[in-house]
Amino acid sequence: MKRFLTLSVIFALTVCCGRPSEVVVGPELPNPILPGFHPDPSIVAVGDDCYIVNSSFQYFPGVPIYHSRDLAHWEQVGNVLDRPSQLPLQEATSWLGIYAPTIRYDNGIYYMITTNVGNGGNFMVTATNPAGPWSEPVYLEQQGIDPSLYFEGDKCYMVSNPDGVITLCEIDPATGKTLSPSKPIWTGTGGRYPEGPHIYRKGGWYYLLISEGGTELPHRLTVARSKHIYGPYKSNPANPILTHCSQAGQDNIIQGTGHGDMFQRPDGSWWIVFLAYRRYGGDFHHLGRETFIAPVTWENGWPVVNGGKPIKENKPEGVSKRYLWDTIGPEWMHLQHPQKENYALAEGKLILTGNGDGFDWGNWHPTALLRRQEGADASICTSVKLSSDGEAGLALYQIFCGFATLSVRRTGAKVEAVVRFKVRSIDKEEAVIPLPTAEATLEIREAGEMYSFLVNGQSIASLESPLLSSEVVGGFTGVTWGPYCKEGVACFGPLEYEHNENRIQ
Ligand code: 6LW
Repeated sequence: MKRFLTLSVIFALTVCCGRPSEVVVGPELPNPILPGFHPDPSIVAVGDDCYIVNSSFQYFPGVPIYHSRDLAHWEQVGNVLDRPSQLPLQEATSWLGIYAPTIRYDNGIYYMITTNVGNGGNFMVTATNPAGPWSEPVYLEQQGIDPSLYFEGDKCYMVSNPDGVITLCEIDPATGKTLSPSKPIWTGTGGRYPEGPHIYRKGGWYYLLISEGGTELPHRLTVARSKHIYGPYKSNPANPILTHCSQAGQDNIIQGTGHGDMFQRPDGSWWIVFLAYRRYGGDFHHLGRETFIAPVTWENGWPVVNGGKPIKENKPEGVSKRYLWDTIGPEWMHLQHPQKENYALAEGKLILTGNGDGFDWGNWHPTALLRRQEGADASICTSVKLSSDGEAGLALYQIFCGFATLSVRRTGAKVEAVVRFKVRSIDKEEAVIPLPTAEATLEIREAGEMYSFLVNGQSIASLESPLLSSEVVGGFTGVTWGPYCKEGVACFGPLEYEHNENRIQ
């Protein structure tokens, strides 16, 4: 049954300068707004148009960008990093590659700044249209993860966290050159991993918003302010301004709240997008860190997130899509750079050619098209036909040591359906079922925290979804899935993807 709780809350807004309270009423919004693997959100609001970017780690293309005018409906308008020249990914895994991006707008230009961990460090790209094309990367001198930009007049400041200290410098946004010495400005309130800094200006103050505690359960948002951009920054006495690592938040399905970015709408209202994950089957999450939203009010000159209350889940509407393979949309990704010659579309079929790479560590370029699993009640289904000896089917991927495949394997006259699980040191073929021909309908379905693997409508194996969680197998990403071909040539028919969490009571 469709459950659509309301996030609408009436907030008394006590403005720091003592003006009378103003009432802000939030619209009814789903939460998460971007379900599934959408970590480290950053947002820019230009008039009514809002754009969110997320980190993408080892995936190509990288840094998905979403557009909305109402904060409820988000459409992916592209990927910021869609050319290999922008995104070297050598040996990148679910722990490496593109970390938290920031998106900003100044004087007709959109900026996206991020860190490519393991392949070049901090860089930024620019565009006049957020849907692209984006420029080639401009590499930056100040290191530390989670770089952000703050524009004021003709000055551009960069803030990041070298050596775990929030550090500021002025840069030339055209060349990336540092124009002033890097100055440490805050270490947070004592939580581990001070990171994710953003600077905002309001009412004569510079506000420095950061995350502390690490991206797991103790994650939190804290804020400090100063009259001068280089400090001294004074910590908000009411910190943290958001955490679910508290008595009020401890039983919430939503955990790990942190890494946020505030923004203001044309109506004057303030908001924040941030990451959190939903736990399933105990203290596990396998869908990745997702993007949530909450209203921000100001009390005594400090931002207050969601009226100081925990964030409530408001299950997004379900999605049902049929891919006819006339085109490949921006939601489809590869692990590292695709070998383009191994992908073809013909007459409504997807034709994949294997190169021997599967999903284990060191298999850098598997022929695979993967999209995010965006709900815990979801399925993906397609037909596959192998026209030669080989292996092809559907992959369910979290990390090189946490994945499953459901495939058709053909060796001469012998044809089998095979389910393989890889969960840390456990690596086994769970089911091997003879097939009459090298053609089958394959489906992976999740319901009730259990994945089922179906061949021609029959379930042949199952796997508890917490086994593919970040807590068990690691990584900064979330589950993705889709067609792959390890060896031989495989022809895939239309693919159906569905998620509908509102079926879960
Ligand atoms: C990101 C950091 C974080 O750079 O996790 O949760 C890191 N926050 O800010 C990787 O996503």
